Amino acid sequence: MQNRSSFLIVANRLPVDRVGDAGWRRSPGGLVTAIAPVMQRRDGAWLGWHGAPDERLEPFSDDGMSLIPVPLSSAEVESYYEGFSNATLWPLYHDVVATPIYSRASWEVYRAVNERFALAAAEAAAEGAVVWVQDYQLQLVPAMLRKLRPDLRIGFFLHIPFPPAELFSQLPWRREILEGLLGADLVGFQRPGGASNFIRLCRRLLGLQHQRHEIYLPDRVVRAEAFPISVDFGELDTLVREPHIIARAKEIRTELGEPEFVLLGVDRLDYTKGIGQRLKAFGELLADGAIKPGEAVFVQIATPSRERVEEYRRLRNDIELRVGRINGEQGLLGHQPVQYLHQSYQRDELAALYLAADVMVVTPLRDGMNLVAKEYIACRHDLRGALVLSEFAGAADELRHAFLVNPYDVDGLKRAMLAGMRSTPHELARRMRTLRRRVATYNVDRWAGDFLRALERPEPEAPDAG
Ligand code: ADQ
Repeated sequence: MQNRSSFLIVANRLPVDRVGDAGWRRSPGGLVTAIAPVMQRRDGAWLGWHGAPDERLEPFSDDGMSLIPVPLSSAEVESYYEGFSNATLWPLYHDVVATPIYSRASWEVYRAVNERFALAAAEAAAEGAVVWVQDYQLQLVPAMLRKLRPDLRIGFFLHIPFPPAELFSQLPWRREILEGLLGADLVGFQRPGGASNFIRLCRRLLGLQHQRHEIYLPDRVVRAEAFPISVDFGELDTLVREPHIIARAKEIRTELGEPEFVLLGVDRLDYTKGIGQRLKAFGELLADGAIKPGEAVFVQIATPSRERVEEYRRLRNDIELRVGRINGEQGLLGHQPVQYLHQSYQRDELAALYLAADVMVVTPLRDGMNLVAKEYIACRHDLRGALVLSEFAGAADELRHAFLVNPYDVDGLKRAMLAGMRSTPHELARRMRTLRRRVATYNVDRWAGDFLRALERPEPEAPDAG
């Protein structure tokens, strides 16, 4: 009964990775970057898998955070995480850019693992606690948890897009997912479009009434709204002003052979990120002669990701083949136009890369938000640098002054990259100033604060309830 938390984050992963035998290190990645500061401030607990299958761990503390590990077996990792989460929901929610696999066996495991998370959360939460459930791996948790603990205030945030009815309706378990989410008091999405897709589906598939952001259940009201996630603007802005980062940025350009232009891509190696599309466009610019030999280098950092899922292995081969082909055909002795690094990077090195890059190329085919785009902006206090951004990233709603592109349009992509390289410093500064104003204001604190304030607001009443 003791040590129950009045604020609880429930996520697939704990925000730490094991280093060596003894310790833990805060892990990289969108979700962790966003929530860790809020967690520390509110003195809450974080519940999630610790990353090693077939291992049970006691709750522990790290980096000022209370962590409650939830165990997963190897078979569960395969069916719940690699299977239903990453081979079914992930492609389905990202415009079906890869074909989703609908496996009844994986669904059963997804449900069982969600139940385990709900039980663990019910045990860890104090009376009347605020519980914030994260992302697509845990969409059944809100309803399961509410059943166990009706006293809790439950929020859910989806970090990836929520698809339109035409796509979502493919899912054999579509009702269960909607009902799972409706267990929350507040369901948050990255874009207003995600919230309205969800509300429309609740009407169409469950026959529920709604008005604006509110969905009316027989006994309560659920709100569905957009809360665009962001980055820690202040931290990055301070970091890139440090002499060692500035020096490293210069050094990077030297190591690349002092090209006139450095273009940069930073992504998890994922088929939704449009890495192949941007490389194709860059390769064509070289082949056309629009970029002169030796004039530009494209640095593509691709973090290894989900390497046991078949579709990701195929993607890696495709990308590496494409890189090899461009370098083979367009390279010079001692100069490779594409520098491809299949590695994870430390924060300082990433910041130096952002500072070194003239053109940041972010071209997802579909993306919930895309924090890389916002990180780049936060790092450019010098008002230099151009952001080429896919209109299919959630970030495009806010970052209208980027060079917006349709990543499927290779010619458009080429034009945008060229515009990024050829625009006057005055024009780039004009755009960057506006972009920075937005990211500085709507930073990650604002995101978490807005969500939690909305969650803790008294419940609205249904129109016919008085
Ligand atoms: P992701 O798909 O992981 O996140 P993104 O938003 O770009 O995508 O976040 C990636 C994070 O990982 C960034 O903070 C970036 O700096 C970091 N990163 C990328 N490559 C790295 C590397 N090589 N080394 C170290 N760090 C690296 C999901 C959704 C997004 C949504 C976020 C947050 O898919 O749409 O924006 O969650 O909600």
